[in-house]
Amino acid sequence: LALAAPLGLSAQGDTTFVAQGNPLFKYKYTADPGALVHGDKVYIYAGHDECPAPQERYVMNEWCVFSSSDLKTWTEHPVPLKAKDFAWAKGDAWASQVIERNGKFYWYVTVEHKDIHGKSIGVAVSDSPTGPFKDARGSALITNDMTTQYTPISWDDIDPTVIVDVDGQAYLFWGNTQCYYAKLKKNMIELDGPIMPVTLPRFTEAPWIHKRGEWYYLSYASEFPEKICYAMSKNINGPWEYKGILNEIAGNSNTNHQAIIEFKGNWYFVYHNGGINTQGGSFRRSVCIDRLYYNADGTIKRIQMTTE
Ligand code: FUB
Repeated sequence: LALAAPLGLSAQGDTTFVAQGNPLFKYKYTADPGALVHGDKVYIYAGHDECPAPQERYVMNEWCVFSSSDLKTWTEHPVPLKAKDFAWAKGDAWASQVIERNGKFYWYVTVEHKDIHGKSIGVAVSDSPTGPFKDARGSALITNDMTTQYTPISWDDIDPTVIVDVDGQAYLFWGNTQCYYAKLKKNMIELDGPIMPVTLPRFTEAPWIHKRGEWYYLSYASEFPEKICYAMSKNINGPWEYKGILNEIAGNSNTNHQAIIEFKGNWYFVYHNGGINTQGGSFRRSVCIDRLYYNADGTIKRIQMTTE
């Protein structure tokens, strides 16, 4: 990569730098951000796009983790998880999300299964948001054969997103072409009921579930090239009311993939574009962050993508 590395390598293998606008991380390609607020820090978990230019395909073997307490100075921590850390997976470190419960950090990931055709969802666990993480089950949580009744495609079981509701019930949402959801047990590593379809217009992939006040928000990548749209409901079981486009196609990338977080009283939209130098694009993506604002009725204003 012809990307300038940041300064500040510490003894722990952490790399600290000050972000110069968007994209946030200019020395490596990062995609599919999942963001977590824990303590006074934001953690961004991202896939590592490693496809050499001019090839156009996904080469993604590992995930990265970055942390910041002010969204300006960032620390990249040593690689906390690789696709092959799941002994049953053969590769493809696709989209993921980390969530904390009772002091443990659960990382839901997309990978390609070794033995069951298609993509699968696995879950890793750690005592720290920066890892080390290890496979929490020794087997996939979701495999392609569990959803063939809804859609026969082999790449529909991707892009997990998780919420723990105020009553303690956890839910997993995921999907490509068809969105799905299921309850999780308190242990966070087993399903607690059937897989159910979610009806959303023009759903492509990348669901992200979040809650604000009495509203649940289900945002997702729509059509292709992808825009981020969203739907709202007062019931996590739906029905979901479509509310329109949240983020337009993000520069020079066919995919878009968002995380939405509240941090120190402000809301943020974390996503990726293909914006780094002449080699950035759909397979060499870069994580960005912009502010997210709500209207008085709970709907969300369209994201203004910035470079500064
Ligand atoms: O990065 C691989 C795949 O591309 C992700 O799982 C999708 O959300 C899309 O961004």
